[in-house]
Amino acid sequence: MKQTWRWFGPADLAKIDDVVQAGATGIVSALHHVPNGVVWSPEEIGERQQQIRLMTDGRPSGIEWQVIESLPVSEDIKKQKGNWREHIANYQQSLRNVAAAGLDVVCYNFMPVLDWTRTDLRWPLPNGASCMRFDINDFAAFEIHILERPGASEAFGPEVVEEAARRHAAFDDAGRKQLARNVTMGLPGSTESMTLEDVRAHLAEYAGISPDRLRQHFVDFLSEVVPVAEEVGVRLCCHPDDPPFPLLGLPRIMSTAADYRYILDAVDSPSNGMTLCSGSLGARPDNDVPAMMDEFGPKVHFLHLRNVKRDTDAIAGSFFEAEHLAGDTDMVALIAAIVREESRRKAEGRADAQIPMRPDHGQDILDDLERRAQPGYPTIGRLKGLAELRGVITALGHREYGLR
Ligand code: DNO
Repeated sequence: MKQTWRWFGPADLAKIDDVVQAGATGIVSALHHVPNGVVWSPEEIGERQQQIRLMTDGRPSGIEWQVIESLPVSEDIKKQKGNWREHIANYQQSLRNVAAAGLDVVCYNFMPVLDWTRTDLRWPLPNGASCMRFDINDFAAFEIHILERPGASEAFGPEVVEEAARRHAAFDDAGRKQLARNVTMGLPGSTESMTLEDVRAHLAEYAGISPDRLRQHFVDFLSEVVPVAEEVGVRLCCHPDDPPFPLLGLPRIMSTAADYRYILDAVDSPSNGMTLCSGSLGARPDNDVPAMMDEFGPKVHFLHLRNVKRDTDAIAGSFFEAEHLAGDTDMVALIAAIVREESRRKAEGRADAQIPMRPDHGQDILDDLERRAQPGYPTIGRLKGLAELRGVITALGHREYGLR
């Protein structure tokens, strides 16, 4: 596995020097300042590559930009409205430009409106650390009582609806505002969250777009961009929905093995692949993540390794982001499946035998608690996650004691 690290650019609280000391050998980044739908220019791509190549004192870092996360798919493309055709042409051009700069793995997602969604961004753990949490009761309190989405109560069971009412009544004004802010935090690359009016306007745009229709829009998009990706040697890899169930009445179509099977078969190409995110997929008890690695292995182009601990076995249930080896996904079994896939690729002579992975998210520990980085992206918490994962990878990949 290639051990990579997500870096948000010069504004990131972690420096490239920190990444080098963490032992990561590649960077995952994006041009977060370029609006969705606009072409990534060769100049902008080159500038980010240069920033990654240098340490603070100007010495070479020895590491390169390896994975793009994300090249975002615009809302217009997802809805097939407005400038969607132009946005697809721009996406194709961006793929050509990143390929010309030597970048060949491009992660994206196809979630309408919201990207990852949590109700608590700094949930206190008994040991004093904090982590992100999704609480279904708080989410229902937001959707039913704060956002006041018509029909929202029908999306939850009666116990959740009752508990949501109790919680909403117990929040003070500041608590309600904080919850709304957490839920609408949206994209990890920006610190902007949407206003409630923005969310309502976005939801209205999706009225009439069923899951099947969204799936068709997704296939239409892939039919246009995958041939270009193939031609220029880029491996696209779709990130799963997070959490992997519908929210706010919006369709979500990349949550399960069946969803991936459909999309990977619909446009069958090595350039149409998967980002296997064990944290997102693992929030559903019916997703067997190591089995998904076995099934989709040849098309897994990028790995997000992290763990969640679920409160219950309900689908659409609460969970928190656990330590990397401690949640409900058997991380050792998952890494074993990855190591097996890498050996197969090596035997086949594939140039991409080593799959890039990153220790996705981390708990806030030690100095992270004061530093308050981008939620989910503390330096020390991620370093701890990477170190734990590296231990398992080293052991399972050991030539005498490991799997090969
Ligand atoms: C969360 C991330 C996701 C991911 C996008 C990919 O921290 O894993 O936001 O970057 O969904 O498009």
